[in-house]
Amino acid sequence: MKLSESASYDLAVQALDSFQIEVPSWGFANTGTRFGKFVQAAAASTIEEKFADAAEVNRLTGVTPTVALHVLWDLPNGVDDVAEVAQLERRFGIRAGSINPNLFQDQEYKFGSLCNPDSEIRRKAVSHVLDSIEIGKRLGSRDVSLWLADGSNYPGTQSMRKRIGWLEDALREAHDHLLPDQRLLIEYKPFEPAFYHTDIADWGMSSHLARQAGPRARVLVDTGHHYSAQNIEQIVAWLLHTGLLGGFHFNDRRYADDDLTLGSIDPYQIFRIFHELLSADTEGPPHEVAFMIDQSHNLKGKIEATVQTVVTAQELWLKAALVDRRQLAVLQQSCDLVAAEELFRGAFWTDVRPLAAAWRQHRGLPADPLAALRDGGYVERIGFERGSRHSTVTSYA
Ligand code: RM4
Ligand code: MN
Ligand code: MN
Repeated sequence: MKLSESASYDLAVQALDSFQIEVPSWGFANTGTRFGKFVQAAAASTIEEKFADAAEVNRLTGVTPTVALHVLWDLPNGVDDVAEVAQLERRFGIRAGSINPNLFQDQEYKFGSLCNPDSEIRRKAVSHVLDSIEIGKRLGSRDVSLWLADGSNYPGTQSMRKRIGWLEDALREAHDHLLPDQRLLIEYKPFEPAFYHTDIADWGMSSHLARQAGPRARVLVDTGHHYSAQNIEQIVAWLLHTGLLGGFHFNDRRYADDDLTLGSIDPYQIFRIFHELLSADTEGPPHEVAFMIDQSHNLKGKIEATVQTVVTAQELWLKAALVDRRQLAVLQQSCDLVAAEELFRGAFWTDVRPLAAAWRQHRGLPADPLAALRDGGYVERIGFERGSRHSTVTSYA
């Protein structure tokens, strides 16, 4: 399809021009479940390899200029590793994206990090967050994304209320160290690894903590971190309304935090979330919402899964952009239920792949990034180069 032939041309160009998504460094590394890990020859085991893989995804899709970093896995020496990361940024044309403190792997964090009853352990955790903020400053990266594994496994074994207070203190202190253009994103998750209570279990708790921490703290929604049947787009609507939505970790789920590829189980859900975001943008000032992928590719090829995810996200974004929101508002106002629903679903059912392909070609990108990845031989080459080396396995999931 030629772009000019399409009535949706302007809309599609505008929508795809405005869409970018961050890839996670850990999506390129070997991960698995607690029952086993199946290593892949092409998996990245160094920060350099992660940047190289992120650059390949960006070369094919053109919309992933940043890579999220996990401090413990990617900058094990903290700020001392910043120079190497900055050099990799220049070499690969990929910027460091969100900085993720790791508060869940040290032995001391057995009973919590920022919420640990031991004040010395809390101090250690806070100082890791402050280091992460410093890393973000030096790399010029805007967001520090905080996820805690803190919680408890058995009723009565911890004071949930005391832990709220410790958390508020820690987040206020962290917020005090932010530069004016830095943000603190607070992620929530109802369970795992703690199975009785989690210290930041839902968006209400994250919202409260963000407000307490200060004006540059926001809520981070990970689509996999919700109970079954929870209406995530309604949460998004509330967070947009209250000005507290900071970003997303996109993935898909069937049962819990499965970290499956975006749209693989329920693409309609992502479409509904995108519709809320696009409605808010057309009704008011643009919201600074960071789109990030948070997935664990245990069985699929890592780069292939990442490219597939980015392409799927673009397609769902484009579908949501095609919703005629002015007409929808009229139908909502008159409570014309079936017409409203058909208009909404009609956009979802539209095959936008030709439009997306035309947009890519227009920008000198491969029309079909997945096919281009297969034809390009990158995965075979790195599999050959990296496969002979002992592969490390990232311990999460
Ligand atoms: C958690 C959470 C965090 C991610 C870790 C690896 O479940 O989603 O965002 O950094 O996994
Ligand atoms: Mn996440
Ligand atoms: Mn998760």
